[in-house]
Amino acid sequence: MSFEGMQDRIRSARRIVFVTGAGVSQESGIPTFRGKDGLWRRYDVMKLATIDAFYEDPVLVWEWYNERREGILAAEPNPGHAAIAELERYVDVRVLTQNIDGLHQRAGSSHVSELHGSIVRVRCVSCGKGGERTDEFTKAPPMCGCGGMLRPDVVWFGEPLPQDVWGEAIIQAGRCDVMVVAGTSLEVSPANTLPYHAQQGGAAIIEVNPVETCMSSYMDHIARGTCAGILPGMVSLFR
Ligand code: BJW
Ligand code: ZN
Repeated sequence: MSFEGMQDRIRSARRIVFVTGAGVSQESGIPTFRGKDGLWRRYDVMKLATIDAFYEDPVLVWEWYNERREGILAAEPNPGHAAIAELERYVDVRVLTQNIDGLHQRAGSSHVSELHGSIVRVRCVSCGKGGERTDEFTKAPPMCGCGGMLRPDVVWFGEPLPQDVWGEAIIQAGRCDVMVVAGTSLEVSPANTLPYHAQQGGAAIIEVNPVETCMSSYMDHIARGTCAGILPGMVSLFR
């Protein structure tokens, strides 16, 4: 699809869905997972982002999340997050994010589905009870009233996504006019199936990423650049 064709599709859209990943927060100073500066270059994913890793060494995993949470709470939304939030003035916007950092909400987006959970919440490994906990910087995981350990309320490898959130994400993907896939490598399932749901519903799919991804050839249009560089231009199409 040409640049002009893509602009027309955006201007005439009634519903836009953003599928976002770590790249949208990269310009807020939060590291991505893959790529040359990614977290998985420095850390072993199987020792940090699985339930087996947590049972094996709860303190190590808890401390890793404490460290990341500190960075995330000190970070600010960037112009990419702000543009997505501002688009709500003109069109129905839904954000399906793989990020656990809460920056879309802090930028003002009102419909954010957190596919992989949130770093400010915890939940009990035994009874499942949980809630928000931003003040918790203890060295070891705190205990729940039931005696179980509290874990970060995020989705680790091998775990299912929260079923209500995932169900809603599929519905939103299937009914949008435009899907913008921004700042994600699309390496991780099932989030990387959302563009298929959008395509089946007849949506145009646009990728915003400085580099090629495994699904670039599938896109209707590609904007090669960063989220903070590209997304504000999308808002100006409505002004
Ligand atoms: C910019 C930019 C800028 C940079 N602007 N762009 C084999 C064995 C075991 C499992 C599997 C297997 N094969 C497949 C699986 C399934 C697995 C999976 O997909 N694995 C693949 C890696 C192979 N998936 C799962 O396990 C999922 N669950 C599941 O499938 O359940 C099934 C089930 C059903 C029923 C019962 C039981 C199970 C769960 C996946 C959970 C992922 N969790 C993590 C950690 C979350 C918590 C935390 O943050 O610590 O989620 S992993 C990590 O990857 C994180 C991210 O959300 C996710 C996606 O990464 P993302 O966001 O795309 O980041 P990057 O770094 O990959 O890409 C960044 C992009 O931005 C790059 O393209 C850059 O170019 C770009 N960029 N700067 C714009 N400024
Ligand atoms: Zn409990």
